[in-house]
Amino acid sequence: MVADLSKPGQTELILKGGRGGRGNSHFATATRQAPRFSEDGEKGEEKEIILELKLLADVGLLGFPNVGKSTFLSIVTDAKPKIANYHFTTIIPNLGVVKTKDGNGFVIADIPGIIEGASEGVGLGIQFLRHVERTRLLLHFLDVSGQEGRNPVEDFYAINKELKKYREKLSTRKQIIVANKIDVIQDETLLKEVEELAKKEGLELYKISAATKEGVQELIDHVAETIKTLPKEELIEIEDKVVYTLEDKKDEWEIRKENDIFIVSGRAIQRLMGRINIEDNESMYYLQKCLKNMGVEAKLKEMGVCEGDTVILDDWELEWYE
Ligand SMILES: Nc1nc2c(ncn2[C@@H]2O[C@H](COP(=O)(O)OP(=O)(O)OP(=O)(O)O)[C@@H](O)[C@H]2O)c(=O)[nH]1
Ligand SMILES: [Mg+2]
Repeated sequence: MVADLSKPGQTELILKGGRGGRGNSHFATATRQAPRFSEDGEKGEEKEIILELKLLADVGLLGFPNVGKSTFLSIVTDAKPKIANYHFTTIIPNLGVVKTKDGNGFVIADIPGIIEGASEGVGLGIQFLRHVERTRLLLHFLDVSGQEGRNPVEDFYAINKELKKYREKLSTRKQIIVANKIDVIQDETLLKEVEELAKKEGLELYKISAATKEGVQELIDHVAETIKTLPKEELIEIEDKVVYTLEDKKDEWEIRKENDIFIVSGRAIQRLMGRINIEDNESMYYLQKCLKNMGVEAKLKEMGVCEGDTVILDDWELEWYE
């Protein structure tokens, strides 16, 4: 990752432009009042960059497919996500705004369900987790109805494992457990197990039914209060961040000899050649002067360069003459 753009107006330098060339007036002397050469600007850097959009939400909905995340979003916000009784109904994230009594709304992000092995690409993978990376709070939805024959406690741990694999920082984000579908509980054991899980993990537990709206208002009020106390998620730390300055490696150059050809390379030569106009005599005199001042000429001679030898300066192949 090279940069994280998350603040309005934030700018980051990720590609260095070339230094501008000096105009011909710069090279004017008493005897050469209107020089016909000037420096070209240097080449700028090129790089292929992948831009990744991350949604900004306060609260993220997390859970296995079909646990009722989208149903919840649809009843607490004006969002109209697709809801259906099959896995992976949601294939792209949905956002909704909850309007609270005090007027301070908050944004909820509903993302596709996560399943075991998601970090290895199972199901829809974990790519959507990036959209909850900036949330302050995760509502971890568990289906306690037993309708699907799965164990919500196992689901809880499976998803947390995937979170950790995705990014350590996300796995430590505050979570509230939401036991959903309490309207269709067939047997209380699953709910009991989830209660124990919450106690063991020290997490708050809310029991709701997104279908009958039982417990939903209490949960929303609690979330509204909780996020006020949580800090906004700060920038993702960027490892190995490159800080560019224009002065780096300014004077570096080296010469190597390959099959009687002298190859002069390095940042200093690249920059020099970028400023030379090969077609222009005066510019070529200037090049010679620079090679002399930089010590390149002396080094070439020391390495045995003779009249007629081929010398490569950056991308230019020239014939050496005294
Ligand atoms: N009985 C009952 N059914 C519910 C409840 N919440 C959701 N459902 C049903 O569960 C099914 C799945 O709901 P969704 O909201 O699409 O689930 P989801 O978690 O968004 O699922 P994915 O998008 O596939 O990850 C739908 O048929 C809903 O009507 C609930 O509290 N009680
Ligand atoms: Mg959904």
